[in-house]
Amino acid sequence: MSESLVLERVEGRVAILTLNRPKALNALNDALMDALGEALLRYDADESISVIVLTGNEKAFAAGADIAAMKDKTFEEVTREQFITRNWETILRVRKPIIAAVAGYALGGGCELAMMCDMIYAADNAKFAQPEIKLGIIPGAGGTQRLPRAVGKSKAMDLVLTGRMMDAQEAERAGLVARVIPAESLMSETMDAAMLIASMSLPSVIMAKEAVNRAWEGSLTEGVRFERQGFHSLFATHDQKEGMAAFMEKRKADFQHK
Ligand code: DAK
Repeated sequence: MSESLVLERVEGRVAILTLNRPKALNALNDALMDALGEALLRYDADESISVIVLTGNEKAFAAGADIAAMKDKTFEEVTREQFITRNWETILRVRKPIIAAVAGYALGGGCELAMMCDMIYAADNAKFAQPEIKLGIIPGAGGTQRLPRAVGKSKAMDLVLTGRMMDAQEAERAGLVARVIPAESLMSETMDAAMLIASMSLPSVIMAKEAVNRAWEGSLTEGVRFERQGFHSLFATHDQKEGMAAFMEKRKADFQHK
């Protein structure tokens, strides 16, 4: 039997998904994106899980969409089949936080997939690029839109038009990644952060993710209004009462995720 394209592991309330096409540097084909989407939605619905970590291997998070699978496609085919559009945005339906733990290459669709996660932790050997221009195409999974929001117009233009690689340090300075971590401790530090987030009340974690995404996607006025409604609604949860009581009683909160 062939090995799974996405490996799964659970630690406490954290699910770890590992892209697993190492011989092709985790090039993202339809079968892999289907498997990833299915796993993401399943863990999103699983009440025992709070956080998802998405990772690859030490050489590649993902070197992009599978060029072999798309090289002979015609315009007519890609539009009629909705080629690689049908399963690329499943990740955006996930309400729980997703941390991308990136080592090695995150190129093209690999960089775009990382940017669709909620934050990126980069190993010090990580390399990010949107090299599509070198193939005679442009980024097609949000790269021309999310990259400028993350790093600003000038650097995004530089990256998208030259196709050059950006190392982890530059990516951190530019604001694309949240942390740079020595490659050998990427997973342990990522898991520490994931476990910490998973120890918080899940309703407030989900609300916080949604509110930050409003800042990313919408206007300030709308975002602040959304945040206020979210803030008020959390006073309906058990965990708000518990969290504040625990503070007053100088003890650790025992969150029930409800
Ligand atoms: N696709 C297919 N195979 C790939 C691949 C890719 N993107 N990247 C690497 N591989 C394969 C290589 O062909 C090679 O296979 P074999 O020859 O061994 O069979 C194997 O992985 C190892 O690669 P290399 O021999 O090239 O390894 P090196 O260390 O020498 O070089 C490299 C590593 C990452 C610099 C190089 O492999 C490389 O430049 N790869 C291509 C990077 C690239 O151009 N990526 C962008 C692809 S376009 C959309 C969604 C997504 C997309 C678009 C639309 N919609 C939702 C609409 C995304 C598009 C893209 O990502």
